[in-house]
Formats: sequence, C-alpha cells, structure tokens
Amino acid sequence: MSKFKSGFVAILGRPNVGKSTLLNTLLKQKVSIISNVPQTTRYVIRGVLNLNQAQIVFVDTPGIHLFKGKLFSNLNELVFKSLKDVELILYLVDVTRPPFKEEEMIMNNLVKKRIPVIMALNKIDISKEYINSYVEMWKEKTKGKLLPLKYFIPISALRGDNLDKLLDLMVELLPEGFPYYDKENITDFPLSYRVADIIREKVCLFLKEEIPHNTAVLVEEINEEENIVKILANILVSKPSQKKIIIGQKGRMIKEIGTSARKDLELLFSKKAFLELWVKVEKDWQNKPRVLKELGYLNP
Ligand SMILES: Nc1nc2c(ncn2[C@@H]2O[C@H](COP(=O)(O)OP(=O)(O)OP(=O)(O)O)[C@@H](O)[C@H]2O)c(=O)[nH]1
Ligand SMILES: [Mg+2]
Repeated sequence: MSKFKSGFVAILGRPNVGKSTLLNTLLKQKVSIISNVPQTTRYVIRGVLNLNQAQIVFVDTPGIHLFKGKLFSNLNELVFKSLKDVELILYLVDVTRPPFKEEEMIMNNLVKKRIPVIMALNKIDISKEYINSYVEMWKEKTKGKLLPLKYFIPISALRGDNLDKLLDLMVELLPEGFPYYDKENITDFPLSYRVADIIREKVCLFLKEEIPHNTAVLVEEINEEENIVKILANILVSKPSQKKIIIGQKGRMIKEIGTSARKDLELLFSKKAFLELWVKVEKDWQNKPRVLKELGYLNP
C-alpha cells in the first residue's frame, strides 16, 4: 500500500483568474468569496482537503497585481511570504485572456523558488485561446532549471473539468507525511473575517469596481444564541460619496446587500441570522496601519 501524503499547496496567480473558485470547487464548500471584481480575496485563506491517501492544505491567496498603495503592496507581500511554507505551488492562469504584465513578475518570482510548480490553465469552458501563450512563456522562463517542474493542466474550476487529474498530480508531488489538521476542520480562517468577507462579496456583487476597491468590512459583534446569530458590522468606505452609493436610494442598496449576505450567513451558521449593517467613512483607510490591522489585512 502506498504511504500517506500531506502538505501545503499555494494557489496563486493574478486577480480574477479563478483561484478562490478552484478552492471552493475542490473543497465542495464555499470557504473563499468569489466575484468578478479583481482583488476580491484579501486574506490568505487555508482550506483542507481530506482524501483517502492524502491531506492537502490549500492556501488561497490575493491576486498578484501592479496596483499602488499600502493595502495593495501589502497584499503582494503577503502572497510571496505565503510561499515560504508550502510544498507545492499551483499557478493559475486565465486562458481566455492573454498574459498580462503581472505574469512576468509572477513567473520571475516563481522560477527562483525551489518548490515544484503546476501551471493550471483555467476557464477552458469559455475558450482555450491563449493556452499556448502561457505554456510557451513558462517554458521559456524555466529553461534549463531543474525545478520548478514543468507541468501543465487545462482545467475549468467552475465546471470541475480535469480536477481529478490535477488532484492526482498534486498527491504524486507531495511528500509522505501525517495529516496537519483534524478531519472536521475545513478551514482555520477566523470566523469574524469569514463573516466580513461574506458581506464584502455582496458589495462586489452589487456595485461597480471602484466601490469594492474602496470598501472593507469590520465585524464588531457576533452573538450566537441557540436559534439565532446576531451580527453587527461596519462597512468602511473612504469618501462620503461612496457611503451614499452603498446606502442607495431610500436605503435600497444596503438592504439588498444585507438580505443577500444574511442568506449566506444562515448557511454558514445553520441558523437564522440577524444582520445590522452600518456604513462608516474612514478617510484613506487603505493607508492606515491601525485600520488594516483591525481588518486582518496587515502581515503578521
Ligand atoms: N467560465 C468560468 N469562469 C470562472 C472559472 N473560474 C472562475 N471563474 C469566474 O472568474 C471570476 C473570478 O473568480 P475568483 O475565484 O473570484 O478569482 P480569484 O482568482 O480568486 O480573484 P481574486 O481573489 O480577485 O484574486 C468569477 O466571476 C468566477 O465565477 C472557470 O473555470 N470558468
Ligand atoms: Mg480570490
């Protein structure tokens, strides 16, 4: 019988390629929020997959980007730091779009690591147009290198295409070892951040890009009672005009955000949820270490 395998796998790539979608599909549970707004994920989120012969701990990361500002440079730093403690890197690209400038930066970083890399070519359910561009670019970068290894797998994170192949390859490349986590724990992502993210996902869903970029959610209270969970949260924005947009005409927008978040929260807690939402203007919060720390966005 083959030995048990275990290890950490970082999922990384530029924003919007489908990293969080892949994590959720693999775990068959929504652990990480998803939207078509770039930079949806702002935390490093771990999700544990238990297989018969292996335990894979996935590390979902914020998309690597070239934006400016303290929050954004911090997020990049967070991603590259998270690579220190992993056994394998799953480098996700979106083959419906040509390689962007970020790709150059990501590849240059990855070739320096002594960790195997699998390139997963995502969104093949839409098109396969740029598969070769990514494969050629990566082959060129890794030329003559012993590591990272040159593995390519076209997938659809959304539909699940080829994810069995991807899992087989990951298990093959992981070292032998014991499980790191108990079977019951799918994620160690703190509850208050999970709740905050569920609310932020709805902001991403209902509002255009500029607003989500300037928004963060701070959960002030979670009171769990036997049949109901009561949550108080603040939506932070950086300008009064953004506050107006989030509240919407006659409070319609905030109501929609609240209703939709409440449904997800009821699933998460498996009980009725009461959600009280406030919008607060916190000028330039993206550059305030105190606020970033409170939000959990600062590097530990
Ligand atoms: N058609 C299709 N869409 C996908 C696939 N994977 C992800 N998407 C969509 O791509 C968008 C971005 O997905 P996310 O999972 O949030 O992407 P991400 O890489 O985590 O993004 P950031 O957290 O911003 O870095 C969403 O609208 C997803 O529904 C796929 O395999 N096929
Ligand atoms: Mg994400």
